[in-house]
Amino acid sequence: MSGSGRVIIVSNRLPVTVSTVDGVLRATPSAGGLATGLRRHHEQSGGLWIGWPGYADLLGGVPSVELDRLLAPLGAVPVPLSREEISQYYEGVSNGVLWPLFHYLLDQLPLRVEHWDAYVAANARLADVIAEHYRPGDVVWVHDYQLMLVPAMLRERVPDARIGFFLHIPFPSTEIFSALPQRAELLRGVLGADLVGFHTASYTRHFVHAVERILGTRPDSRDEPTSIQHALGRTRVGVFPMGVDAADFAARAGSDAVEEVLARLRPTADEALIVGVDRLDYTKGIPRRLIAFEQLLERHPELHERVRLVQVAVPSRGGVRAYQLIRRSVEGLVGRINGMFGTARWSPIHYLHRSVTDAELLALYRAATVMLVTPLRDGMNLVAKEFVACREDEDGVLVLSEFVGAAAELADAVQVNPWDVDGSAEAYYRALTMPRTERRTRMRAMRQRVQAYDIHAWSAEFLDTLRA
Ligand code: ADQ
Repeated sequence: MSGSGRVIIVSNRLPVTVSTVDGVLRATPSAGGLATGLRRHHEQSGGLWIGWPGYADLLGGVPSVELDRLLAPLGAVPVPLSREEISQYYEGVSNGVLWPLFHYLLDQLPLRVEHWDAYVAANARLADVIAEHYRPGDVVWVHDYQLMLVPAMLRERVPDARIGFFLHIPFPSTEIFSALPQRAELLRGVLGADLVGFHTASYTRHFVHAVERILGTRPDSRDEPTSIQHALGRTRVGVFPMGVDAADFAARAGSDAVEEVLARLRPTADEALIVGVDRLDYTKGIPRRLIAFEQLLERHPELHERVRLVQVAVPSRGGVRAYQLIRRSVEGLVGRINGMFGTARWSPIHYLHRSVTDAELLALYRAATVMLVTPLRDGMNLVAKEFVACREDEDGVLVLSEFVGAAAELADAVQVNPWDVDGSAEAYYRALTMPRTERRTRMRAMRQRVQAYDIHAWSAEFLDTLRA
């Protein structure tokens, strides 16, 4: 990492989850794009990471000194939140309102935004803890939709702080964003930052437009990146597409443990393996993907007993009702399709509703004939990039939704409109039957991109711009 001073990373969750097992306090790595992406970087930078360590009542009344002692060597500062606070601020407002709205899924919105005060209070709590640990010269990098008020709150507490904010999910068009009653408050919160980053140019445009329309503040587009002058100062807004640790993925994908799993998974020469790996979330487009796969089987009987879809659906946000419904819908479809097409020795879909081990995940990436990444909307989607990073054999076809951030970078994927089930089924067929030379050309081009713009380039570029 370049420059002096520490980097203070702030996110809803710490990169570790703390729990007690048989009375012993333990910290285990958390799953998710952000934690996976920044953990290594944080370990090497010697900075601080501030966030929620997991449910307080699962910690069995552990005194905070003990928690601090466990986490201090990891550079992690815990901000404990009660189950009620998490249910209101995180599950209620962040995941119940902001998540569907920012992913254009207005039908998932509740009638009212309840517990907005809990969202404000949790953001204020985080801002207090950051202010407590802040030292002159530090830069503070706040992450994601759960903490959009933190930049302005921190600006009030530490006027000179250098503050960056990065949004990991899409920023929707103004027409959609304007549906939120608290739209102005949220924008003012983000504008407390010196630098605001998004994955793509279109999210950036949407944000700048929303500021103009809702707050009446005109951006100065002569600047590069675009800047906005407002009551709290000046905010620059830029595009920073997040990457993965491509070299590390490639190295780990070649380990003995992965080879061992791969030997069991790899399809034979006349078989094909289709793979999907997602958090079980309604934005990921799993039901439509399954229906398109069903359509593929209907149209191409020659594929029966020769193609298999392994769908990993990592359990997520099980406390939110919409997630219980999506689970039921996916399980219903898997049952229907397997029941309709399966034979005594073949099930077309292998559905895993659980987390898989690292070795299993990497072996699936390597074994896939076709990788399906077909969300209805997704900020970036790291799974697509991880798949590409693992394919040192320059084989495998990526089928990629047009509505994910990664589509702006991976033009050589087979791009699909996930809403179009017929078109998707055709695209799957094209991917399955693509000649080896074309597969290689496309994979090579995608690998160049994923290797050049990796996670290190992403964080270095954001932090250098923030410090400049
Ligand atoms: P997510 O919605 O979580 O991230 P994604 O970008 O696909 O989506 O990241 C998922 C991560 O989980 C990947 O790094 C993957 O390797 C990991 N993972 C998958 N299966 C796992 C398993 N069984 N165990 C452990 N880890 C597993 C949000 C946004 C995205 C954005 C990222 C980063 O919704 O759009 O790309 O943040 O900005």
